[in-house]
Amino acid sequence: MHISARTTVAAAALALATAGIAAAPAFADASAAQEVPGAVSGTLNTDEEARVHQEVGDAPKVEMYYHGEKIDSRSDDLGGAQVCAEVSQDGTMECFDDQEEANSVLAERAPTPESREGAAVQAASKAASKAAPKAAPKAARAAALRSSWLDCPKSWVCLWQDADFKGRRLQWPTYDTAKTRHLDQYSPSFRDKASSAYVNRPQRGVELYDFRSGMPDPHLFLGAGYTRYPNFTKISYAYGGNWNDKADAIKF
Ligand SMILES: [Ca+2]
Repeated sequence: MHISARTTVAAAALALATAGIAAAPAFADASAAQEVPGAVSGTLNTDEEARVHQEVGDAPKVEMYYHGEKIDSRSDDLGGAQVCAEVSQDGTMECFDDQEEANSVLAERAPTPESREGAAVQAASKAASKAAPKAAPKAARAAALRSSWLDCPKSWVCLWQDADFKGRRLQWPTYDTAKTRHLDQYSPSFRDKASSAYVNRPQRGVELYDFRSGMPDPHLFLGAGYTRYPNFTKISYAYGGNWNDKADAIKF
């Protein structure tokens, strides 16, 4: 693991990650999730930048399937799908109409046992609420009101197109080691679209990158520990402004 001694951002990120781990025991459930209005934002040093560029530089386009067919790369709405999830270590994504469809498929086909379990738990809780007709009206109201960050299953990392965990989203499972994907690998691209995020796991934070030419690349560290980031417009960006619709790559 490479840790730069030179940047205070790396040190701060590490501190945040450690705090996240300490604050969230391994068995914490979604109710323990904490909202983090800001996050650790800074720029990469030369070494870090070279490493990230190498990781995503030659990466091939990622296939995205929706109901068995590849999504048209020109689509600006994921072909109508609401959720796309990585189902293979090669980056392949499958896309779904809604939460229910996503969880029922991912419970079987997600690429790690933890990510299958996360989807299965959500699918089961949905089925349980359906099977309790007495509670149904109340449950339906609660479902309509509840924050959609709860849609991101445990052991997954989710990025939404809109603030407050709304709109179409991409989600990634947790592997043994971190992986980096260029958001432009997706077809249609998810570059410059992310507006909110949820890191639904106890350990290992997530890093977003914005690739700039002629200046150090800004990066944004999202700590682990079931943390959620509802609005990237509230997170300041290295060269002024904010992180909304800026992310070009994700390390998860
Ligand atoms: Ca960008």
